[in-house]
Amino acid sequence: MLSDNDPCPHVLLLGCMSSGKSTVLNALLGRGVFPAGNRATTAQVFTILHDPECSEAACRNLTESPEWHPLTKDRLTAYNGAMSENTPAEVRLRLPHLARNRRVVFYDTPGPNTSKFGGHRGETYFALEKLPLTHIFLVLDMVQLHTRDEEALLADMGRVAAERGRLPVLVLLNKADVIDIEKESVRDIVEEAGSTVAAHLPEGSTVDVIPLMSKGAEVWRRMIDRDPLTVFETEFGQYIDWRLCEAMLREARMPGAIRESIAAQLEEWERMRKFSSAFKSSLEYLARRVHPEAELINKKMSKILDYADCRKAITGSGIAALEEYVDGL
Ligand SMILES: Nc1nc2c(ncn2[C@@H]2O[C@H](COP(=O)(O)OP(=O)(O)O)[C@@H](O)[C@H]2O)c(=O)[nH]1
Ligand SMILES: [Mg+2]
Repeated sequence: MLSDNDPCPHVLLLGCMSSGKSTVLNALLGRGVFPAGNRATTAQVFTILHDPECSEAACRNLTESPEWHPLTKDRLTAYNGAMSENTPAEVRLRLPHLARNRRVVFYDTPGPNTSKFGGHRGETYFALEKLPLTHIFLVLDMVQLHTRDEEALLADMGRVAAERGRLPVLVLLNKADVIDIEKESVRDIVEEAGSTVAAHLPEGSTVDVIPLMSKGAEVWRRMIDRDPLTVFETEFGQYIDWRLCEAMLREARMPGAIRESIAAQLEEWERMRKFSSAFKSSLEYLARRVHPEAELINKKMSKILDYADCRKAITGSGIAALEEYVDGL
């Protein structure tokens, strides 16, 4: 599909099982095609090629046949666990929100995990040691920081980074939506995650940190596309704490230009939200003039009015910062 010498970025998505690696891919794509869940859902390494020229997302499993098929969740689920002789299944797609016109390769891994899925450990180390990596995106689960699995993963990442030479690491502090801004300090959490990871890497390694709500980003993007959502996803998409988003943006460790760009986008979507809600009130007022009990029931109109909320939420989730970060690699 692509030679190991392709000079584009080759990014390993590394993280314990269920930290949200596949959800990050879904959020970047704006679709729910990568199997995600609280179990061992990704059971092997997948190579995901972002190709700006790609017009139709496709996948194939070279262990079975060289033929490409349309990308669906069912097909990816069927490939899962079929990896043999270290040949990852392949996905070719265009991530629509990356701005830069060049390819990027991502590797999705199962994440090493406890005895039950012993094989996964081997696959993650195959990925760490053998793939032609230029960057590591380490996805950490806010709910499960400092577990033994995570400790083991960090140690192995550090060992491989020391052997392979410098591999810049970006920590994605995922599931940031669980942070209670009243009780916890985003600054302390980011600081702690950054220094824990840095402690495992060779001196002078770069460690950036972006707090992220990847499930939220996936759901809000799919809401805009009117993709059918589960009850859980619809619920999930109803809430966001803007103060948390502001703190995430303030405390992220990433280039200053990205921070400024995201802050400007948030302001713009906020203006749009104010405009939409004023517009919605006038429509409701007009409807009541027609009939005292009337309400705004035109679903299409309501969806358009919700667009600004979704766009602000997507920007606030951290995914837009991640995309600018990828463009900057
Ligand atoms: N609350 C919350 N849950 C998330 C988020 N991202 C992923 N999850 C959930 O975490 C679980 C594991 O996600 P998955 O992407 O399969 O993790 P992976 O094993 O690292 O690929 C799924 O149930 C996701 O819905 C997030 O940003 N917030
Ligand atoms: Mg996965």
